[in-house]
Amino acid sequence: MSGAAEVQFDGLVGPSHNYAGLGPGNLASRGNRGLVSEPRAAVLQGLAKARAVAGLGVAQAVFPPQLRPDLGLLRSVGFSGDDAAVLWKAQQEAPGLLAAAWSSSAMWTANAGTVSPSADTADGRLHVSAANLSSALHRSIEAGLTTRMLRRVFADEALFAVHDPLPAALSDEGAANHTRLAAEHGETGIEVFVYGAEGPRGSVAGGVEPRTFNARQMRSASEAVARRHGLDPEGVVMVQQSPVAIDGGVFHNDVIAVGDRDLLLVHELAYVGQAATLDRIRRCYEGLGRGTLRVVEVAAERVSLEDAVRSYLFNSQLLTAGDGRRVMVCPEQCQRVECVGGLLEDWKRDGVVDEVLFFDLHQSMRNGGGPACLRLRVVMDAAQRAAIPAGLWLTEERYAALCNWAERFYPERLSAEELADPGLVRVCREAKEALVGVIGL
Ligand code: SUG
Repeated sequence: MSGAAEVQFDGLVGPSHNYAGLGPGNLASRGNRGLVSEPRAAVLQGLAKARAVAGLGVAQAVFPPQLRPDLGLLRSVGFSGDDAAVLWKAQQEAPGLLAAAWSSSAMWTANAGTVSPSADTADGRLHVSAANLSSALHRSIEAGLTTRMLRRVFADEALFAVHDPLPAALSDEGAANHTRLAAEHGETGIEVFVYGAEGPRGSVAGGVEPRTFNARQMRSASEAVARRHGLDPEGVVMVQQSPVAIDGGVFHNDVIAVGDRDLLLVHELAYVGQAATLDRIRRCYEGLGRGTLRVVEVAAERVSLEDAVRSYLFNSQLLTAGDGRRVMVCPEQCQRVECVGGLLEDWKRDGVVDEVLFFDLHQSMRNGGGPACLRLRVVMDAAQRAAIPAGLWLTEERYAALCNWAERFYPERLSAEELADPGLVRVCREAKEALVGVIGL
């Protein structure tokens, strides 16, 4: 791939960002349910992080938020009348459905879809499969719009193939359960797919299943994605997530492992049959004939599963900066959990990473969304980068325009009671219309 670069597509937090406790198996989302949110601070925190990443010389773009509320959802479940009546009745009778209709969850673009770059696919096009997110209602309503948006962004069919979401029974949560490893971004790589359950019946190989929470990613879905993308089976590894980890709050693989190029950082309790699993990944990588994979396994004695989830260490972005340095973009919670702060110091000293940066993302973090959740990684060559809508690139000017836009439209605070306010519907529509002027989509 000539001039390949990994582009970060960050999701803009929507103006109705709120804390409804809707994320299954997501301890932060559950624990912060009912808190008053700060949508304006939320979008600005995400933008500040994305701007800093762009400042490292990394290609950085944004995806627009989805328009909420999804009044179609509320009407489909029997609420009728004008918009105000629909909202009011939903609040009285089904506040959970109302919250789902307002969710800003499309901001976590690591769940928008799974991406295989041209270097890995049989037809040489970049393939994207939109995720169905069928394990939770508020997330499942993203899939239709996300697919349309992906088709707008990756429109040139000579360069890109965008696949529909899989049937809902094959639960698929996208790139959060997928890691690509390659000597250089533009070279052929291996793709590691991590699942928690075999398929729709919930049977898990080896008879191990999470007890407290449902697994969100199915092996049958991951296999379908690999097949559709035309991946070489020799370069695909299917890995089962540890049920203990899922029950401990690891609802996506990106809460317990992160990789970039020839480096994989992973917690000791991430996978079923961990030693053999890591061996399979190593061997598969070696099959590329481009050297060995560096696997850094974090012992539970050093960082407990609980501290890994609390700090969101593995939800950091592992990036290759414009000058080739390896940078880790962490949530500031990593500094506050002592064992994690110490580990990051060691990693810097030992050359695992060259730089560690910390960001205040507490608005998104309270919903279980760290730096890595907020972005979709897409390795693109120069022609592909030139083919996407230019308004999506986060330049300094566009960053400033987006901050102005947020200051103008986003509520400072939002509580559950306000979700029945027709005024908020208007604000969201106005914000969406004004955004077209900033990003052109
Ligand atoms: O699906 N939280 C999201 C967080 C997604 C994080 N993404 C990755 N790990 N890649 C989820 O659980 C909470 C919404 C609420 O509670 O209002 C939520 O959906």
